Amino acid sequence: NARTSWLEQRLAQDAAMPTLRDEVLGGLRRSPKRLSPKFFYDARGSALFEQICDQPEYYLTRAELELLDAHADDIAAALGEDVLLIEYGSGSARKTARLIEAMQGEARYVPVEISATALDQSVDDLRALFPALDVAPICADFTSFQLESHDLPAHARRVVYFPGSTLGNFETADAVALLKQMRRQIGANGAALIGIDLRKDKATIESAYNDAAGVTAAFTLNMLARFNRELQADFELAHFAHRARYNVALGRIETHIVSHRQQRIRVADTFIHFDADEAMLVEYSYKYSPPGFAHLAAQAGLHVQRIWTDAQQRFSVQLLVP
Ligand code: AVJ
Repeated sequence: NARTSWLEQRLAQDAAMPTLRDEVLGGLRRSPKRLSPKFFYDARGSALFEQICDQPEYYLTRAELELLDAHADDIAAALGEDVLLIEYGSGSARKTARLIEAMQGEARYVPVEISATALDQSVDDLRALFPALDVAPICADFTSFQLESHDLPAHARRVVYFPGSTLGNFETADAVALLKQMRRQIGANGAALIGIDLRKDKATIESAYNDAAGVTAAFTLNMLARFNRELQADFELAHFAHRARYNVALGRIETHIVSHRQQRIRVADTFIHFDADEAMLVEYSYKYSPPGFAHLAAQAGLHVQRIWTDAQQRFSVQLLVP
């Protein structure tokens, strides 16, 4: 049955995946150093991200939930009937619950999530909320998982759901590649429903990534704690700092981990040198204007059919079709 083939595929893929060690050392050996934001999301990182969403400065999640409260019925109607909902980076799937509720719990749901803990928890939560929901979880990196057509019900309309402005974590070329992957997965009758943070004043955006309680800083530096645990590294978190600045010209938050001093860090079986004030890039969070996002989607052969926003027009959910 379909579930078995998904599971087999996931095991086969895990075997082919580069190890955490190889990927991290690859990034630490680049100049300037650079690591993927996907490394944030171990169990503690996923929990810290949930806490970020509750910070007063981090408007994104509240704006998106408010938008869903106001427009979920309209969005569900635009998706149509017999939907197979594939969610990229589903995390706690809090937004998905609202959407599935508006779909009367009728969808088939495929959450794709890199953190096994977050995935298991969200699947339990959704099954409790919607007993009739057909859930087929995939624990994988959504940038590299394969979705084989023969695994899927043939008649359902495939919709990739990608909320939270996570697409904003990708640079233009990578964002276009990911949108093209979605386009392949959804086929000619499918759609993509994408949450995108909108451009706005610098102060509002910058404070969202520099909350007063320091949760975002803890989230950023948790990446180093994770490497200490999983790669036998010896990062001392007190000797590094979180830095998030908004680049107005490029419309993106640039998050770095900055080394306070010159230091030599053990990572797995090697040593990595940091200069004083050296900054390692760990995340971009792009913000788009509606025309800017339409232009990006067009490069992947996708067309913006509908845009929903919250009342203050801070955040958008956009429906893309081939
Ligand atoms: C929801 C993953 C897109 O970039 O806003 C939050 C991650 N990083 N605070 C974002 C994040 C720092 C978040 N994403």
